[in-house]
Amino acid sequence: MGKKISDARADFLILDQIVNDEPLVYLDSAATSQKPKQVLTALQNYYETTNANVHRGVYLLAQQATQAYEDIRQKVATFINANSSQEIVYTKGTTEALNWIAQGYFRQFLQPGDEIVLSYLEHHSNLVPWQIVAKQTGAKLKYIKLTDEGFLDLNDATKQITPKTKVVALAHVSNVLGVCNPLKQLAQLAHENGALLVADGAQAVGHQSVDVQDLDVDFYAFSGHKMLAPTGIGVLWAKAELLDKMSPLEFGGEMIETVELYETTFKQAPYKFEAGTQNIAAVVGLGAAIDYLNQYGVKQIAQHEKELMQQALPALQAIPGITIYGPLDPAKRHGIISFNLNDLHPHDTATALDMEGIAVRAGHHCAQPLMRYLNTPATVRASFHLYNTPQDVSRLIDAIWATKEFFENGSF
Ligand code: 7TS
Repeated sequence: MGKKISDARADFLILDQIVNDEPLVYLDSAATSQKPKQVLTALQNYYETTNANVHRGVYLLAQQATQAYEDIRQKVATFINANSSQEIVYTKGTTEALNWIAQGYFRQFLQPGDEIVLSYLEHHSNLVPWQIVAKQTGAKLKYIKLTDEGFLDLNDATKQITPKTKVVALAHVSNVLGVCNPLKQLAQLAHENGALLVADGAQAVGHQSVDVQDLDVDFYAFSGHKMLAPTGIGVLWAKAELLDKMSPLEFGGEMIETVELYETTFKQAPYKFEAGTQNIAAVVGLGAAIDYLNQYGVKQIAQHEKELMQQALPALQAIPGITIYGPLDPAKRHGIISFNLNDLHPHDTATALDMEGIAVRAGHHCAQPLMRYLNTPATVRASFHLYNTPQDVSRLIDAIWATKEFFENGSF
């Protein structure tokens, strides 16, 4: 704790570059975050000093690699306030974690007539796995509506979640609207109806404090690469008793206890889920990313993103012909803003912004049902992390005005 947010940017060397003759402004952290040099150094040090496979060698390097791998499991557990490191399963990312939850846990328990409750704002990763398991088991999918501001409609939630519901699966923070769902309240509602709550934390972890015990959700999934860590590492957290009942979906080395010719017994969780050689270096990077985030504290990061929203939202609203999706009140908005300009196709807007050095995403953001719900094929999205500055916001706003000028009058 204790470092000032304004110190952060200097650690992200990738941001020091010129794109299309302009200094880069990176506003696509919801797709993937940039990595500080501390994370990159940790990867290099690992490969230069410690690289060995984990959980097998008796020699010193192998013991050190195993120690690092398991210490970081504890670091992750502390970061999200899990009850024990044994509740932390390493995965490739959120997508893999959500697929494992649907197939490894719920597929064995769902029956025809059971209901799976999702919402209209889900990322495809928290939607398609449930469609598949619904088809496999005969369970039915239901969707919670949104309010005009883009929040989950809690009245509708009480109608959709019933004693027939077995699982409620929801994003913690929407990757399009930047709203944060009241998971604690929804978990309580799910539990009152005998259902479990699965949370997709891809856009929350690293941006705000996440306490899985306080939220009292049952499963929580997130990706390292969106929280300053390398790609290829993510986390599936679940309450210990649920992991015990969950089946692994990959089988092979290291997840076994004993193997006979015709039968095999598996290790306890989390090891039964980690078949084969894991992405050990990325785990080391994840540990370094958590250390880095902790230097600032997620509360300070959340506050910083709020301040950027306080600057950006009024300035965006002042642009004629702009449509902003999600709440306009900065206090209700996490660091993600989706918008469209007049009749401009979002890809044209994003290309024009790129000419000004500004990297935003345009498209459906892997949330096609939400796009239909919002009655738009796509949006432009600017998303923020601790390394973004008030100057980045000003550059975005200026570039949007210039884009309007260009498309309306034909010149910058
Ligand atoms: N859930 C949410 C809410 C997400 O935003 C994403 C990725 C995922 C799940 C999947 O994460 P992954 O690490 O397994 O790919 N979201 C985005 C995005 O908004 N733009 O690119 C990826």
